[in-house]
Amino acid sequence: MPTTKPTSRLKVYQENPLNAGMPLECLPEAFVTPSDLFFIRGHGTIPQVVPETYRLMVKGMVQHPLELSLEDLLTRFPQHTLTATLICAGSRRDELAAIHPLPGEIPWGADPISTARWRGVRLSDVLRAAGVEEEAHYVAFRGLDQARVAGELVHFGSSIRLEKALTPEVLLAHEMNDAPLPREHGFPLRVLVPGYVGVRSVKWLQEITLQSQPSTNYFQARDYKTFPPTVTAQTADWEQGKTLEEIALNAVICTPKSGETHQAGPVLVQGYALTGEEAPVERVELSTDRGATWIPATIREKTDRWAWCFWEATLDLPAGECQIIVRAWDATGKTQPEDARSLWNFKGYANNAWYQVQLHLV
Ligand SMILES: Nc1nc2c(c(=O)[nH]1)N[C@H]1C(S)=C(S)[C@@H](COP(=O)(O)O)O[C@H]1N2
Ligand SMILES: [Mo]
Repeated sequence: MPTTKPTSRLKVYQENPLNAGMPLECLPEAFVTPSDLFFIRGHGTIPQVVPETYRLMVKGMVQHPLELSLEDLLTRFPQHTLTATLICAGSRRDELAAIHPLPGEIPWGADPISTARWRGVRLSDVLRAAGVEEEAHYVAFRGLDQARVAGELVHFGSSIRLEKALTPEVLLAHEMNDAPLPREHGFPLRVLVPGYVGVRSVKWLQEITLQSQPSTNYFQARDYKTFPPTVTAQTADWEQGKTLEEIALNAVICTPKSGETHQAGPVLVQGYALTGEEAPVERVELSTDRGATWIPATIREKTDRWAWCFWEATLDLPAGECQIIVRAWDATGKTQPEDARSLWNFKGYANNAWYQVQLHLV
């Protein structure tokens, strides 16, 4: 088994590397996801790290390269806690794959998403200790894990712009939900980049490199970019792809599940909405007439800048077939695209079109 973690409650998409989603129907029960329900997204091995000998290297365009033990991170820097949601860029890929096949990609539903309380040190504090040189514009991260890419083993890696790296929300996290990071989630240390798609939150962090250009690691340069619908794997020029950063405004219905049969009359509809962009989610609304009219949902829990919000509405549904659509608006008046066809891309990323479920009412 690739993991020691009981994954019985997760939906396992792949055993090796381990990829599993959180059960959507459990979601409205807990704003902060219990660690054993937190989705798992891995590209390679799950490293086993001995905490006593673990060292984090900080190098590249810095005045003082650092080699930090866990003890150093715990004692030399202030500790911070924040609640943040992680979402994989491949979330809702199944809907894109239904439009046009996405061979070789994990067909995630809306389930590679979870929220935790993270504790760690600010990346900006560590970078300040290292003394960032003026030519540095990107912060590259390297994980201890190795993934097989075109027959070769490569370390997982990624990078973010220095500007984001210096914001107070970006942490080097050693705790998740008041306990050391579980092995699957990056023990003993991971990057946490709130507001960005999950891929930038590098687990099993081994090395931080300050550099003038984005990381050339496969997972930064040849993956996790979006292209227009006309581009294919064969025609893609990866230099032209759009690097995924902020999480796009999105809303999903978690209960009831699509395909279920319910009694006609009042039906409680619950779900999540989130955005990693500048302005927070302001409004969530539902439609049962294909978008002609909209009913406002109540935003139930919206406590943290970097976490999802929970919403709910009770709809009075007549007997027969019913389609319920959800969409969110942010505080700048921006909303989600209607049709996933306009978003289709050959890697199947960043689907934030209107989400819908079909119910049968008797
Ligand atoms: N080292 C390493 N970090 C990684 C990954 C990985 O495969 N290796 N996967 C990334 C992706 S694509 C996502 S969505 C998140 C998932 O984090 P989780 O497994 O803790 O939910 O971790 C990111 N960090
Ligand atoms: Mo991801």
